[in-house]
Amino acid sequence: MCRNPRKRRKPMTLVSSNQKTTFTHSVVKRVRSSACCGRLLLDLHAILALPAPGSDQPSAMSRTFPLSLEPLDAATQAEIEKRFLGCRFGLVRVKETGFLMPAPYAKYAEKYYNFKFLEDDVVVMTHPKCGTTWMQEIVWTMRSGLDFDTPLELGVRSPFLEFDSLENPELEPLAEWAEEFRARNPGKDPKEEGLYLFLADSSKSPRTIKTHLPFSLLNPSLPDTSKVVYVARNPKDASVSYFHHQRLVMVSEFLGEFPEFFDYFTKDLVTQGPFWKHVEEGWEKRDHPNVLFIFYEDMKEDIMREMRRLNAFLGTGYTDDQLLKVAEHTKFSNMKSRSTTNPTEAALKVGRFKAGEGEFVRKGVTGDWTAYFTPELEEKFENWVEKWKGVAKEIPFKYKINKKA
Ligand code: PPS
Repeated sequence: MCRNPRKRRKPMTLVSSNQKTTFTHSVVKRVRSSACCGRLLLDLHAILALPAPGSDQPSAMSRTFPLSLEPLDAATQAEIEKRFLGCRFGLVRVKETGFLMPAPYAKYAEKYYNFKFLEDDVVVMTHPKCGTTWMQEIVWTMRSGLDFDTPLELGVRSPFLEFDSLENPELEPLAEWAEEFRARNPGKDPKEEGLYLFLADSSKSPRTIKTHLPFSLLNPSLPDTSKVVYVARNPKDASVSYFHHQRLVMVSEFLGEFPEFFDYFTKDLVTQGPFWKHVEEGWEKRDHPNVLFIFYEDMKEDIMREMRRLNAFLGTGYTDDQLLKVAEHTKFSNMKSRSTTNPTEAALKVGRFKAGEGEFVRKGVTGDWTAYFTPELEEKFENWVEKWKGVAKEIPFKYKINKKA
């Protein structure tokens, strides 16, 4: 829906191997913003490789994106954008798997699919709100030789692969990063090519990359090339956490209360889901030697046990004393108090977060859902589980734990 017809942009074309779809998206006005989060700018040179490792990608070996993208039907889109104000730029669904993404994803889908992962990359993959940030901080710290002091924001140390797809398309890219991009890619436009994609691509090895994209939207060779840490969280706590997040971030700006959110969530109308499909794809790969499947609840229950698993998986060879230091550095209260891992203040300043909606690093517990799930929502939950019964009944999620980390 275009609110201002005079500013209607040319139709966006979604191309897939077997179909071509055209739709329009609204762009109300361009907003100049020189910074996403002030701290992010800290010494970009220090983390970028020269030359960029994948600067030649996509290569002659590039694969055509094999799936089809469809815009949401007009009625559903209109309904959603009334309740999720940030979704006004449109949403696209992967026809074959149901994954729902903001419309800009269409521009990058093939690039993500062809992203060249390197042998020493570690990919932290999750459905949103399942422990990504915690795991990113742990993995980065372990792979940096226990660097507890470098004051780089997490998104710089372990870039968010598909963030270009999630950004508000009205916003100008971060000026300093765009400058760096142009210096390295003369004649190319960072908004077209993807600034965050560039950051992920150009970061120095060994790279730790964050993604909420499921396996099916990434290069099929990923687990054979690089290590993947997949973190899963029980869907009740994940949905409560996602509810708060969707109210907080301006790219969603959800206006309702939890019951309404849960309705959208279970109808697969919240971006980066469906939850069960995402987890299923991770679960299916759990026995792959390059995939470590970890539950958030297990980390909460016994962080040292899970740290040891990670230590073995990453081959980092730390002693228990060293792992204890990582656990301390990455525990909830410490991550909440560091602006590098909890960028709430900076994001509020630049209008990316909405005031009065809490913090990015919020509560960090298992069982918060008990304060939200009424008998009606329990019933809705059970019906939803029934619908996804194969995967939903197989994965042994914990909804409460015995001991806090
Ligand atoms: S995101 O935005 O999708 O990347 O969010 P993600 O990091 O996956 O998940 C956010 C939830 O994780 C909690 N969190 C933590 N829990 C325990 N320990 C630590 N160190 C930690 N850091 C972040 C965060 O508070 C979110 O959960 P909720 O339930 O909302 O508090």
